[in-house]
Amino acid sequence: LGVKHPITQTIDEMSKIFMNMGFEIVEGPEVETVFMNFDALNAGPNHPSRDLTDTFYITDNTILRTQTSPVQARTLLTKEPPMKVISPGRVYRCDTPDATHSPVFHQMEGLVIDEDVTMADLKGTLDTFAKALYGEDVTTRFRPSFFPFTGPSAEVDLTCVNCHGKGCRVCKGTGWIEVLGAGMVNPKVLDMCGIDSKKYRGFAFGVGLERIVMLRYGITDMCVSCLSSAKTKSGGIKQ
Ligand code: 2U9
Repeated sequence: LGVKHPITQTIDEMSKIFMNMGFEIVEGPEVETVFMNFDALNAGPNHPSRDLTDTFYITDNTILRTQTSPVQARTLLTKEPPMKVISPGRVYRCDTPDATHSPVFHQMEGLVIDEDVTMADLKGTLDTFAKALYGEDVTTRFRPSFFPFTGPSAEVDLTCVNCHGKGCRVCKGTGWIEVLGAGMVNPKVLDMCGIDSKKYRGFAFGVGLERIVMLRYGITDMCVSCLSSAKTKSGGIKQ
């Protein structure tokens, strides 16, 4: 009998956690406009992520989405605040497949817009999420970072789920693993998406799902071509 793919199982479980915190799930197209994927998110005409070597272009104005942020940009353009949404889904970036990279991967992003949300709400939300997914002893650590769509921005680490912070091979002895990016939504993004940035503010976060899934299920290599050549070498079924 078949079972749900580990990515789908993880999306389901994470969605439940966020729905319990009052989030709604939003979805959108995987073939996106350059405007929704980059301009609306304050990634200007010279932003490196627009490069042909990083992004799959279909036409000059159409791409395969590189993140699920355009789903939230579309939500901002169509819904009135306040809002609390998450957008799980498939995203695409030009990348050579290896044990931990794939040109097709999955993300879940979150966006909260209201009149008085703060960085404290962001920290509380991600801490609650981490504890619900990995257990009460797991906590978050915020390090300053930069994204064009948020400011202040942070890279967010969780207590290593393998050694619970003691230091091991998975966390390279640090006791922490980097899994999320987050920040307060750049007012330029709100204005670009038709939200009054004088009245409203918001926080956003993004998490790469493959890393979470590999940690949850002890998967060390997700590269299908590596897997099939290993099988062939060991006399298994050639894919
Ligand atoms: C809107 C405004 C802001 C979404 C965000 C990140 C930080 C982030 C990475 C995590 C791992 C991508 O898969 S990854 O490489 N994401 O660091 N994403 S804030 O911010 C938004 C989204 C939509 C309208």
